[in-house]
Amino acid sequence: MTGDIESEASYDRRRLHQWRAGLARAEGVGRRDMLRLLAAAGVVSAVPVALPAPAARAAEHAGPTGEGIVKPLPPELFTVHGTNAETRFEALAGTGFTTPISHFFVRNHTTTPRIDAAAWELRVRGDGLTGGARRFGLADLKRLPPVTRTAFVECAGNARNYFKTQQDRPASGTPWGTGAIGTARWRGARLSDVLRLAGLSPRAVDVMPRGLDDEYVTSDGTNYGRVRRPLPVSKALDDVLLAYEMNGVPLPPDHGFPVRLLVPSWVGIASIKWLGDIEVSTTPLYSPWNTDSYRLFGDAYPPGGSAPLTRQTLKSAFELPWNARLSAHTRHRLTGRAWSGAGAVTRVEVSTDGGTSWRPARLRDPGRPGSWTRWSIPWTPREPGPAALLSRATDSTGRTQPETTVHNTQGYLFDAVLRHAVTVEA
Ligand SMILES: Nc1nc2c(c(=O)[nH]1)N[C@H]1C(S)=C(S)[C@@H](COP(=O)(O)O)O[C@H]1N2
Ligand SMILES: [Mo]
Repeated sequence: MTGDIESEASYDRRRLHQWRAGLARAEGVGRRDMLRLLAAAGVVSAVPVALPAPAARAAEHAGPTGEGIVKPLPPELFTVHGTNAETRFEALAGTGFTTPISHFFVRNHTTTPRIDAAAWELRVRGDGLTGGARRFGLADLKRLPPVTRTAFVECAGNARNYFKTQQDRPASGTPWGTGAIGTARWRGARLSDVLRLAGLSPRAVDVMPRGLDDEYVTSDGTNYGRVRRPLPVSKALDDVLLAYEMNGVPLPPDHGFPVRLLVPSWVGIASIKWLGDIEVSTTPLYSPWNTDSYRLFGDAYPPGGSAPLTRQTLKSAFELPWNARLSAHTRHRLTGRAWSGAGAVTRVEVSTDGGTSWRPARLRDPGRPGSWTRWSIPWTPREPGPAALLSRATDSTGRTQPETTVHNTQGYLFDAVLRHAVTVEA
């Protein structure tokens, strides 16, 4: 893991040098962000050390209605946070391996656009193509060899609220519990096929997919433009899909109709919905989504933040409501799910005594990278009263969920063991 982070940091530094030499463009990246980036690279010594933390996002504190989401959001399935809807983790208990569309979380910066598939086109453009810009209709994408892949999409801020409730140090952003994740069977064309057809230059380094939803304006009035985040060509050519189906049906409006990117194992923001165009560039690209957000900022991190986030972290959760009531002297079957962006889940342990002793849970699915594993364990509580249930996952890199997560101001990548409060009733 450490090796990864280091190589990403040096990659980032190399890009900054390219930017300073006029080789990279930073459309939509403010001066403050560039100063922060330059400070991170150690190239500007006169920059004030204490740059203000990025402002909280307007949409994350918007009205309580789930406004702009098309599908129904029944309260037994979702908790609404502004323009976003979180899946109640306990509502996954009755579902199978894949998350039904009716239950799948929605994270919208603005509102779900309604797009006419017949008129839709994906434009691929930029100096990283050997010829000119190319356009692909939906039928063109469907003529390419289809690939089906079961994978989760998880918001980088999933479980953010536990920085506050469990570590007493809140973070800015949507106060997600553990339900900003869903797993679906995605079907689509390979991004690599489309890039090659478009004439990918060997000199291309980055691609920037961009959504067709409205421009994103923060609470302080800054217009960030359309949602977009660069991907290195290495990832773009690896396992990224241009998905047009989700669980066997055309993508629903809220999840990116007609085409979204699926970037397996990476932070959800990489999987751009309502894809409209992709810029392919021979110089590194920046957007506010890889400079201002989706890096780790805070005491433990350099002033310019960490390298841009890539893979998700390791988590596990019980499919139980918070403060669930369970009767004593009854054998309960506790169920949950565990997942990692770094590899397959190989072990889940459960403690019903606050972390003193641990028992292995039974894994119900073969661990597969990029998707989750269901698990279960029986429990017969004896003592009536409050109790804490803990689950602790280990992945194929050998990493186990820690007791606490190092704080970052925007609350990304929470991975600590959760203390799930329940009440045992006599
Ligand atoms: N165009 C566009 N793409 C987007 C977003 C968005 O607001 N606009 N949100 C991103 C974020 S932050 C996440 S976590 C995922 C959520 O995907 P879902 O809404 O299908 O669950 O979509 C990503 N892609
Ligand atoms: Mo997200």
